[in-house]
Amino acid sequence: MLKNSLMIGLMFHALISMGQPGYQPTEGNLKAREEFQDSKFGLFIHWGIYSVLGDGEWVMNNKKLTIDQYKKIAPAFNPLKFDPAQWVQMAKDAGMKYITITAKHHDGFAMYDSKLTEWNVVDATPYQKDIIGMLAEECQKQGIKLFLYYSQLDWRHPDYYPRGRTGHASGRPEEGDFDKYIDFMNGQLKELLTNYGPIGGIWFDGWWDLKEKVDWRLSETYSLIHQLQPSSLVGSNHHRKPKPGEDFQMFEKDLPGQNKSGFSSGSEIGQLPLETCETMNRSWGFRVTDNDFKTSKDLIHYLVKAAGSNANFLLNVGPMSTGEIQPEFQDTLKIIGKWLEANGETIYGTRGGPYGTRGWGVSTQKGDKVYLHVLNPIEDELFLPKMDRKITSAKAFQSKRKLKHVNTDLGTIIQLPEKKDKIDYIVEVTYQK
Ligand code: FHN
Repeated sequence: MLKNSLMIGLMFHALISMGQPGYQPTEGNLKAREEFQDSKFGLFIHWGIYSVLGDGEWVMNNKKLTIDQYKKIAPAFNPLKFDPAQWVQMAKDAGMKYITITAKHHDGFAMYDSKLTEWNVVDATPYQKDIIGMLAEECQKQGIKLFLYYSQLDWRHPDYYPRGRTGHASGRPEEGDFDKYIDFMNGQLKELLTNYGPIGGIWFDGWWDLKEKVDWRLSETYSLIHQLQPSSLVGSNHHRKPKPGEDFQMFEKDLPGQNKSGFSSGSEIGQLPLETCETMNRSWGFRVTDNDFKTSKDLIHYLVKAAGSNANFLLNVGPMSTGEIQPEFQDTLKIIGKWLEANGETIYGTRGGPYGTRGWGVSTQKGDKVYLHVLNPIEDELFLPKMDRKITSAKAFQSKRKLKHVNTDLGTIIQLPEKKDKIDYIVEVTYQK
């Protein structure tokens, strides 16, 4: 008897943790995946009423605020300086090809005109404008794809029950009907995928709060998205290997296969397009005390290493409650954009190179060219292990200067100049056809 109930329990867990079994992406979805992989670099935007407090996007949970306490900040959210045209231009100038913005984070606040709750930017703030709608219109006008982050975890909705690891102080009764919450969530996703034009994808987060303790009805949610917009890419930051119905896999503060952040222990690299996301300081949402800014060199290296690992880089900003993006972020994004203007050919449209991650750096490849990115110029020569095709030429990408190379039985040695680019000395290599 016990054995049978154990089997049934295991099968239930297996079933509820699966996504959309039997999912077959459309031609359009497969094309969107290719375009996503080619685009390489995107802007992540964590923005909500929490920016009023300037203490990050987890402030409601971290300060143990009840729903009644937290809603007192909504009337102070009036981002009159929000200029979607300036934000999109800033992203494009930085060399970014898509934008992913929080439509709803864990606080449940909808940054769009949701008809399913008053807890949204139009009904609950003096700003009264549909921020997602304004950004979507601008993205369509300027030809840049818009992805929407949606938190499955919800610290406000009464039917997000059982509670997970977070959101215990919000003051909700210890009861609720989780299916009603999923109906609400699917209703909001329907609004987002119906009312705002073409959506590049949905970036789910928060599954980790309840994991397999509940039936997320993922198959229903993923099918809904793919029915409404078949080319919209589904991704979920569950830190597990991809589930059926997902179209890309994201890593947080880690390159694929790493686990420096501690988030990625279960993130086995799947076969889907990959993306890694990172902050410019240490915070996703605006935090006024966080001056721990990564340098432009750090972030360019992260972008190159991501490309070397066959992944996109989604770089985050947390705008202020005024609607402005702090100058430190804007200045760094300009420097990255300049670097990509000169070197983007070795990043955009590439896939991970054949040499993996080496002491000197990483490689990317596009067509019959391989780009060696020397990020750590420790020596004046590079050794490349022997591949199935012979190297026929090597030249400095920036100066186009030919570099001496010697093919041996074990591999190829490429002579590097003493003076090398301080950020990324790129060697362009071609092979025997
Ligand atoms: O809890 C969220 C966090 O606020 C932020 O959105 C990051 C972005 O990847 N995801 C979760 C933490 O893993």
